[in-house]
Amino acid sequence: MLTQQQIDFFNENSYLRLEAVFDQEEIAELGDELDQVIHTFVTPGPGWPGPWRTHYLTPDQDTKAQLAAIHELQHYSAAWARAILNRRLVKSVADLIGPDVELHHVTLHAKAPSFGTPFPMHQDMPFFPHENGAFLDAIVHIDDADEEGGCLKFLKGSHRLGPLPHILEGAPHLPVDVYRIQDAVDCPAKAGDVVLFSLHTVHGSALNHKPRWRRVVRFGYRNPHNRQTGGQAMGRPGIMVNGVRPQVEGVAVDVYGNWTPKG
Ligand SMILES: O=C(O)CCC(=O)C(=O)O
Repeated sequence: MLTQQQIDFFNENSYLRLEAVFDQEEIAELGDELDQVIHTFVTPGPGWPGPWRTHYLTPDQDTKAQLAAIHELQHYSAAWARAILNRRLVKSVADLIGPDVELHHVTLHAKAPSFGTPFPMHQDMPFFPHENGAFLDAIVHIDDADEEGGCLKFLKGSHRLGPLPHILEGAPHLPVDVYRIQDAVDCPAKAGDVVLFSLHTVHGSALNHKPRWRRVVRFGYRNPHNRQTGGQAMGRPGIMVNGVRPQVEGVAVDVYGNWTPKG
């Protein structure tokens, strides 16, 4: 699915943008169902806490900054359940970390208009650490995002650094003076694009200044051989999106939950 040029770009830059993975009709449906879910289930909040905020936000912005977040959209919307299995997307992920690919999680990050909360530079590793780098985040863009609109930013080559120690006060993030957001490259994207990066890629994003929401949804995909060592959704099996689950030593496939008969 990916060209050698795309694979080389990912290996060099630690991220890769796939253009128009979802067409306009699909994005309209995904956006519409997403808005219904947000309206019914989500109350926007200030976003990630922590000392990083004073470096990224003025006091006024800090008071006003808002983010809407929710996990596992496939439990709320059929369009999103279908999106997880998008063939071009999962084949592209398989080209980088496969052949077999398992879904680990789904997370919405919707930055509010004008004061959409930024994200400090970090790796996703501390949230769901795994034994190795065979884990990709796929950021599905429902809205166009450029620098003014709070697009993703990446530190080139950073996935080769492996797991880095994070500041754990508030939400995990990297020291702001060492991993500076101004050293990261912007990754502007259009609605329908998907941006892939490794759980070791150092990334962040700035405030959304635009007078409209910036909605993106993260699909976390892993090679099922890559064992999780802690954090979010530890021990929870995900659906297979490419190939067949292998038997992995030390990994229980407890898809039925922990039900035991009474009495
Ligand atoms: O939504 C963003 O701008 C950043 C998201 C992010 O940092 C992440 O998904 O780990």
